[in-house]
Amino acid sequence: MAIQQTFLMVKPDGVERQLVGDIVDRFERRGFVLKEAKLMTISEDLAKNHYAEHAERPFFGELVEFITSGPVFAMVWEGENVIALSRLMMGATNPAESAPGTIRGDYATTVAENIIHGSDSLASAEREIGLFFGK
Ligand code: RTP
Ligand code: MG
Repeated sequence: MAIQQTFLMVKPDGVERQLVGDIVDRFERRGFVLKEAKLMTISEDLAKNHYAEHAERPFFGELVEFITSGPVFAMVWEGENVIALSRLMMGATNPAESAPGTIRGDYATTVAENIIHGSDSLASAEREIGLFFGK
């Protein structure tokens, strides 16, 4: 398995609840390296582009509204198998199914406000890093 990079983002609910430090700490302790990070407010255009795969889903409007509702903490992380391992650390999309010990399993109860985003594939990681960090 090669060294990979992934895009992770603490969503507005996670920033509001002051979970940025805890989340960064979890990935550092796992052995991953933080390569880029910024606190930013996402524009409607960027939100729609980032979540374009969900454009036809009934929750798309709410998703865009939520992700633009306050600052997010956008990050690029690097390490062995980081794309899949960070998804495991985040837990299932729906916190009703996220295992305790995962980020969503420890901090979230609803799918609409589930604390963190992580790229789901190598192609998504490259696309999202480009969108948010311009490379
Ligand atoms: P994300 O993209 O945010 O990392 O989450 P994910 O891969 O685990 O889940 P995905 O299927 O990509 O869904 C993106 C986000 O849409 C919201 N969602 N709401 N109301 C609903 O039924 C519903 N389903 C998904 C979630 O906030 C999810 O993280
Ligand atoms: Mg996703």
